[in-house]
Amino acid sequence: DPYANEPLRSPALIPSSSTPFNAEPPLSILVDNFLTPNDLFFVRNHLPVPIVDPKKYHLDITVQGKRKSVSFTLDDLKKKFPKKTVASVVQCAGNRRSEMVKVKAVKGLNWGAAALSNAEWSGASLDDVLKKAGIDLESLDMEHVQFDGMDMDPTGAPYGASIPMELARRLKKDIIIAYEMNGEEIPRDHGYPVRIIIPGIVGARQVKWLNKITISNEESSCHWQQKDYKGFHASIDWHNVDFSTVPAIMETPIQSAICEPANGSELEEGADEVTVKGYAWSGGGRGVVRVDLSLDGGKTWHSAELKPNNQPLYKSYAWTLWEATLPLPKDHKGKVEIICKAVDSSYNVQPDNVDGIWNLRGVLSNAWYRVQVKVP
Ligand code: MTE
Ligand code: MO
Repeated sequence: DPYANEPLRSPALIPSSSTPFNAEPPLSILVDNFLTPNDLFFVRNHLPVPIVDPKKYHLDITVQGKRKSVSFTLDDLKKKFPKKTVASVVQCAGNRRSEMVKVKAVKGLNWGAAALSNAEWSGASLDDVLKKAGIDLESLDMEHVQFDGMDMDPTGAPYGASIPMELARRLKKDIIIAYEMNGEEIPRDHGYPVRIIIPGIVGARQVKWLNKITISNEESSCHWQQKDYKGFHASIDWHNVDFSTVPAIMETPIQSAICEPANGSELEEGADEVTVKGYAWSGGGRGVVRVDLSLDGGKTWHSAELKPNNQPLYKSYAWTLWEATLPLPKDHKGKVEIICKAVDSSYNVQPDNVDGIWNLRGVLSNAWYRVQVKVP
């Protein structure tokens, strides 16, 4: 049984599949902490969790066409490079997929709105490590940076991903070869002992159990780079999809959700106001400039109060938590729908509903978030 050695997990996590293990925390806990506690951080595994001996661990760095590779041990990564820390969201491309399913079936795990979390990641910067390996991203005339994990499918092929060289150059020192998550060793589920953190980029590229970096003219040939985690319009379905026609998802669009009150919950009897809390986040380092809330289907809007995430607006990799207390409409007839939508620093907005963004893999589901509550 390849799943005989899985790590212990918090019973608070809500699994969407058990082998491989995939789970999200209860939505409401996301707004309790700016940094999601490690044991509650959502988990997205495609394969069994590998067992890695930290003493034998090494990260191999290769340039396509060159015979020699350079290796670093875990100790090297910890001692030979300055320790860099970045607070950054990891969001699965399938976050909120369950809302797309309501329009038409899609293939994928039935994620709610908590297939993302925010943590502080520490390690050596990719740039520093590559430089020590004799590689200068600025001058190297290659197209992609590939990352391979140590988790393997039954044929022995590892999970892998790549990012275009342009992104690697732009993000430079912000890409972290991480060995700590929120100040602790990275837990097994999240990539012990080392994972790559590429801030502002979709979760699928943030390879866990990282043991190989290849600078190449090719993208990663991995299934999840080539045949998955891409977006199409609603008239493309499994009979006519050609995955080679669009690029792999990297930066993701503006996203937000209401974490409190819960959908279907009941407010206090006779309540005349409601306190709403949630998260907002955008890919590409775009900060959140506004979160708008409506209690009348989008006719009128209120502004939520944004909690500072202490990151520059144009280099904002962590999420923005927000809160608002709103007067309930007088004519509510016992129930109210709360809507939220966010705006990022490029003034991108969320679409009002999921119909126009439906896609066969159910990725990038970021329509206005809606919660129904009863007012007894
Ligand atoms: N890395 C490896 N080696 N194997 C994986 O299955 N899953 C990816 C990414 N890195 C994956 C991986 C996907 S799709 C996501 S969304 C994130 O890890 C999830 O990270 P987390 O489990 O730490 O939340
Ligand atoms: Mo993912």
